[in-house]
Amino acid sequence: MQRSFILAILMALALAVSLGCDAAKTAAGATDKKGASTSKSKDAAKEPAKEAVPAKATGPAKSAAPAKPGKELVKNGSFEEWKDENPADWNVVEMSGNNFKPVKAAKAADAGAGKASAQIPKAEKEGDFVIAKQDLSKDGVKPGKKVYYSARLKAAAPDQAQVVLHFKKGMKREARDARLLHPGSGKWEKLELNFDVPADALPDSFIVFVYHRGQAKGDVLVDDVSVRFEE
Ligand SMILES: [Ca+2]
Repeated sequence: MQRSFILAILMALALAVSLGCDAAKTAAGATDKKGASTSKSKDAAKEPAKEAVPAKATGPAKSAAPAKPGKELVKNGSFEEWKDENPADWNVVEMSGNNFKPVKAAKAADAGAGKASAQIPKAEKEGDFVIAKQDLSKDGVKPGKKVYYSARLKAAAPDQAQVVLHFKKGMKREARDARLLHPGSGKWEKLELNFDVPADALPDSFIVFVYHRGQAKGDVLVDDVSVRFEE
C-alpha cells in the first residue's frame, strides 16, 4: 500500500513536472513565435528602409541618365562638307528688310574643330545682315524636354556673330529665340545653352540661324553648331 502510495505520488510529481515542462515549452514556443514575429516585423521594418536607401541612391542617377544629350539634329554643323561653294545643308542669304538674296559663305581653314569652318560674309549695306539658316527635322524635336544647344564662333566685335535657335509655341505660334552671342574677343569661343523647351513648342518650327551683323571689321566664323534633345 505504501509503495503504491509512493508510486502514485511519484506519478503525480512526474505528471506535474511533465505538465510544467509542457507549460514551459508552450511558453518558450510562444516566446519563440513572439521573438520570431518580432524579428520578422523588425526585418519588415528594415526591408523598406533597405529598399529606400538604394532607391534614393539610384534615384538621382536614374533621373540624370535620361538627361544625356541624344541625337544630333543639325546636319553638317561641323561645316566639313561643302557643295557648290556653300556648306552642305545650309542656306546662306543676305537679308535686307523682308527681302533676301542667296550669297556665298567661304570655306575657312581656320576651324573651331576639324578641318574647316564657315566664314559668313558681311552684308553690303548698314543695317542688313547675312544668315546661314537650317530648318531642323521635326522628328528629333521633343517638346517638354531639355535641349542642349551649342556652337563655336569667332568674331572681332561684340554683337557681330550670333547663333539663334528659333521656334514657335502654342496655338498662336508665338516666336521664341534662344541666342548665343559672341563677345567679340577675336578668338574662337564655345557658346552653349541648355534649357527646357516648352511642352507646347511646335516640332516643325525649329530653325537655326547663324548671323553676321553690322559692318565692323573682321571675319565671322562658325563651327560645330549642335542641337540635341535629352534622350
Ligand atoms: Ca569644322
